[in-house]
Amino acid sequence: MAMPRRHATSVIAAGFVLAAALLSGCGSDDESPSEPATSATSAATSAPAAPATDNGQAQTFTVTVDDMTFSPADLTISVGDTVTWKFEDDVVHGVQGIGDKAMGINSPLFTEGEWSYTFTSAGSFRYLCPIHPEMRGTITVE
Ligand SMILES: [Cu+2]
Repeated sequence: MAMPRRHATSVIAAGFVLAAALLSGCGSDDESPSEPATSATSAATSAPAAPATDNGQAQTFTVTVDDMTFSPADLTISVGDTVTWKFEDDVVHGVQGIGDKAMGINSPLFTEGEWSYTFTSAGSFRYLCPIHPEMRGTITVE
């Protein structure tokens, strides 16, 4: 029934905010905050974020075509990146874009080999295997 008290940091943060308010608010002593500011708990959220991926550097991603499956079926890339489909199945496959926007995705048929396509505009590009329309994948370009 005893609940652990985890309020230490928020109390400190509230005190810090209060001190800062007192320091900066010279001349306004009339308003004495009677309640601790509960909305100031997120004062210390400026932790350093992970380094951003370097923009402008084109990358190549691989989609493996094997076992009647595109893997990964859903892939998110950046504008300018290239996707290489690696055909490794015993059965003939290809990649064919669905819809006008994905018209450029149109590979020959392979049992073995690679085919690459560079995405130069953002959007969601769906494709399938023309031989096995149930084989589908999506490239999301951001
Ligand atoms: Cu296929």
